[in-house]
Formats: sequence, structure tokens, C-alpha cells
Amino acid sequence: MALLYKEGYRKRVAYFFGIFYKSEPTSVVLISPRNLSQLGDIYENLSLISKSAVREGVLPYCPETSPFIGGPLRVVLPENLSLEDVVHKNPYVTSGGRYKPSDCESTHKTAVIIPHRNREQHLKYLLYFLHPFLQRQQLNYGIYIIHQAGNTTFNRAKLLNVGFKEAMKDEDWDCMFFHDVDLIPEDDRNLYTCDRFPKHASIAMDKFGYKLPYKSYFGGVSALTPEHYMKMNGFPNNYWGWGGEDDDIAIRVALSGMLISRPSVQFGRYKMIKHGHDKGNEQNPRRFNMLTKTRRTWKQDGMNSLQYSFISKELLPLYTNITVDIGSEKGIMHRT
Ligand code: UD2
Ligand code: MN
Repeated sequence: MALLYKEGYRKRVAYFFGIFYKSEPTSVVLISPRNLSQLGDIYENLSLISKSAVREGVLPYCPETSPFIGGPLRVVLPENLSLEDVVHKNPYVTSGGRYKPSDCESTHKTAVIIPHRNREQHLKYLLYFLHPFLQRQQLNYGIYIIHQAGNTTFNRAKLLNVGFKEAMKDEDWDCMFFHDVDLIPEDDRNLYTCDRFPKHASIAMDKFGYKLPYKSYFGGVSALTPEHYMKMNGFPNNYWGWGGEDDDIAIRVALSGMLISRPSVQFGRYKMIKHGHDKGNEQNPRRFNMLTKTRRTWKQDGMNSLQYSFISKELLPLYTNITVDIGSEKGIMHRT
């Protein structure tokens, strides 16, 4: 989100993009169509999914398109919601926020990685919507919260690198969704699976009038396979504070010879829960300057230079919570 705020800069880096990006719309056939002008309740058909027979022995593969996909969803934040309510509404989610369909073998294994500090309310709402959303897609999935310990400046991209590394220790995930805590998907045809190229999923957000704010925009929610991720040496570790890291990531995609894939604008719709600026995540004044250097830095800075102190891993009912000390801008690690 740096380019939006500096028109001059946008012109200078425009050559990176343009030719690089094209959309690969996800094609999804609605098997249980209802009037698409009606917005469905995210929990509407979850009992059907839960009731599907548990089969014995070798499971058949799940169908290419899940029969539980319903299209546009009503996103209204429920009042007085507690995490216990979310647990009760999702009885088939197991410890650490894991799920897989009981009656068929999912063809997709997706980890959702959420960078986090001090946004518990947003997290509760995201979990309320995301669990049934992913179950409707018949995914084998896990949700990971990567919690930045301490009060040094926030670093979203570095937390995502940590999330990738820690989640891959658990499972051979074939797709990683990197997800802001405050973005709620509004259409379950927006599949949480990976494409041939790194996918930018949150292309139509309410806060930008349901349009892409600029062509190379890569903030919010994106999806990469482990192969994509390693090919671009992951994400940058040195963007401390708000802004720029998403544009750096988009540049890395291009520099490593990949394109950006996107769902259709009807599907890639999100509501962002309204919020102010967080303490400890002030705008990074160096971001414009750093973005001019990505071409020189991406091979040295990323997964191959990632350093952090692991603090804890908790398997909670709705998610796996990984707490880490990622140090500070000066590079000082607080623990060894
Ligand atoms: C935009 C992008 C975001 C990122 C950011 C710049 C959208 C929808 N998202 O978000 O992907 O590029 O700009 O860095 O345009 N967070 C915490 N605690 C904090 C601060 C941040 O948990 O104290 C996490 C949380 O997951 C949050 C994300 O970092 O959603 C991005 O921060 P933000 O939501 O404050 O920034 P925003 O909405 O401008
Ligand atoms: Mn936000």
C-alpha cells in the first residue's frame, strides 16, 4: 500500500508491471444455485456438511467443485459473539484449527497464515466467517496465527515468513493463504486454493469501492504454493511498520519470473472491519526508498536470511497460535 500514496513513485516503478500481470479467473459452477441477488448465511448449509456420512476405508476424492458452495454471503458482524460460540458452531474443527472433510479426500491442503498482534476482536470475527467458508469448499485446512511478541514495531511480511516456515513443519501444505486479520470474504466461490501463479485474492474490497486500487496491488489476502514462495525467496524481512511490504512482494513475484493470478471481481470481494492505525505500526517512512532497491535485495533478504526466536506454539480449538520474537529494526534479538 505504498504506491497509492505517492503518485510519482508509482510512475517510476510502473515498468515492473503492466506486461507482467494478467488475470486467470477461477471458474466455479454453482451446484446449488439460489437467487444470486440473495446473500446467504455463512452457516446456512454447514449442518449438511457436518452430517455427511463418515465413510470407512479409502475415501473417494472430493468432487472438483464442492456442492456446498453457495455464492455471495451476507457479512454482518454478530453482536456479543464469543470465541466459545464460534467453537460450538464448528464442531468438526479439531485442535489447532484443523479440518478435513469426513466423507471424501480433499484434493487441496491449505494453510491460512494470519499476522497478528492486539487485534483479538478482529480475529474472533474472522474465525467466525472463515471456518465455515473453508468447510463449504471441502478443503483440508489449518489456521495459523503468527503472533508478534513484545512491543517493537510491527513487521507483517517477516511474520508471514515465520508463518510459512512454522506451518510447513506441521504438514506438507500445497497452498498458503496469507491473510490480514480484518478481511472477511464475501463470496465462497473465491476458492482458497492455489493457482499456477501467486494469487492475489482480495481484489475487490469495500474500502476501495470493490475495485483494485492500482494494477500491481498485492495487499490483504494472497495465496502462494511452497514452490512459488521459495522461488521468490519468500517475503522481505526488513519492512518495519505500515506499508510498502505488499508492493515489495509484488515486485519480487515479477523479478522471479512469475505473474500475478487473480479471481474474478465478482468472487474476490472482501469487507474490511473498520479500524484506525495501530500503535506500534506507524507508517514506514523508508518504504519508497526501499522499494527502489528490491531488485538488488530480494535474493539476499527473505527466507534465506530469516531469523527469529520461537517462543511458543499452542494448539487452540480454533487455530494454532505461534508466538515469536522477531526482533526490531535494529536487528537486536531479545532472546537467544
Ligand atoms: C493494508 C493492506 C495490508 C498491508 C498493510 C500495510 C489492505 C486490505 N491490506 O492494510 O495487507 O499491506 O496495508 O502494511 O489493503 N496487524 C496486527 N496488529 C497490528 C498491526 C497490524 O495484527 O498492530 C496485522 C493484521 O493482520 C492487519 C495487518 O497486519 O490486518 C495489516 O495491518 P492494517 O490492517 O493495520 O493495515 P491496512 O488495513 O492499511
Ligand atoms: Mn486492515
